[in-house]
Amino acid sequence: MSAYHPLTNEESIVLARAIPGFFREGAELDCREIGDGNLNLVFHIRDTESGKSIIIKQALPYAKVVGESWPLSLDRARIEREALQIQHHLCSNLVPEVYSYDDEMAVTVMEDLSDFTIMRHALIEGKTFPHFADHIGAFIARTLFFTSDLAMDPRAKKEQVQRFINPDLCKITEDLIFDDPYKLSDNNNYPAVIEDEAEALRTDAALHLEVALLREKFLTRTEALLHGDLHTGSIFITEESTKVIDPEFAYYGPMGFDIGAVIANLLLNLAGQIGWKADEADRRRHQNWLLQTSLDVWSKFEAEFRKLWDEHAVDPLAHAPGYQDLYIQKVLQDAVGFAGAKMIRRIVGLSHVADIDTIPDETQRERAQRLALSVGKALILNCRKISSIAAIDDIVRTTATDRGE
Ligand code: SR1
Ligand code: MG
Repeated sequence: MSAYHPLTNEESIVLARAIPGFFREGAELDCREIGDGNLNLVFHIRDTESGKSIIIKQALPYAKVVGESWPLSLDRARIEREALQIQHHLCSNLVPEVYSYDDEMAVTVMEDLSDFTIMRHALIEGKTFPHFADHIGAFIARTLFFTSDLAMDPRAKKEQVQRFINPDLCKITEDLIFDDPYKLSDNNNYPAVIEDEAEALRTDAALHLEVALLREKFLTRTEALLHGDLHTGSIFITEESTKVIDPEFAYYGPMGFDIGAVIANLLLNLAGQIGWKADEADRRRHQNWLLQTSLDVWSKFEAEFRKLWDEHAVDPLAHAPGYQDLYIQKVLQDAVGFAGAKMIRRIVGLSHVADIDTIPDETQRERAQRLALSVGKALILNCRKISSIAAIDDIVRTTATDRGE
């Protein structure tokens, strides 16, 4: 019989004390459950005297956001922990360290990031981060390149693909991003005032074709080990430093999915600024930073990925003339399409973003929702024609201008 059960605060303290050499003998430990995400318990344990602390994350056997009617495999805790370990190995300054784990209890004990802020909250407050694009571009390039067939022996890569088969979490993405927004679904969640937009999503044949193509890529392409849920709530940040957390949606999929996630969440915040920045000049300045950062994320990713390819590719035909350019072009088009799909799901689907949902004024919130949907649709409808990242700048500006924003 499995020993699994949800941890209490007291049990978390016992677990924390068992980590060799971390807390002082006899230290007084304080424990709080701080999980505010959709799926897990998160315990923060702190030595009240020295302030030294750790995080214990435990998966629940169901989606916390919905309840026990939505069961989820506990194996996702192992998948998340192994992904964290691989990503930490590849980007030690950008990913928290795993101290210990217990797969039967679905528990991972890891570095605490209390000095950091969740990026989504900071962006809502209008903060900017000068090193973010460099950091996340490097994270994405290194984690995707080194887990792909470009850099791995094909047999070792296939064994790794097997370890990251993640059907429950992939199903969440398949349903919530690539299905529900385009049909009537009990999972969907949006205010009546944008019913016209939701109806348009359900009846737009050209959009359905593009989403079907994106969905097919998500279902079938085992290009690299993705983070799988790289939104700004999965990123901890300070002025100087960036840390990527929460890869429980990790699986082998299309590279553009992770890049698209970052861009989508920057652009959702950009749309949300309608409701956050009262002063127009100030708002435009911040929106320009968000848009430029979206482009920079791609540019940093591309530069680093090309460098890694030139220096480390083991694929026998990696240096065939033109291959690298075509590969990058495919990833760019995928990233733009996935960004659009991720924007749309956060407006009409089950799970939203605070950047838009917590806008206090209803009229401004509706404007932000409509802008996000229009940008999302334009990104999807144009993604297969795009040959340069500058196209995103053009799509966002044109869409906003057409909407009078
Ligand atoms: C039922 S889980 C809803 C969403 O939360 C996660 O962060 C993923 O984005 C997922 O789609
Ligand atoms: Mg998460």
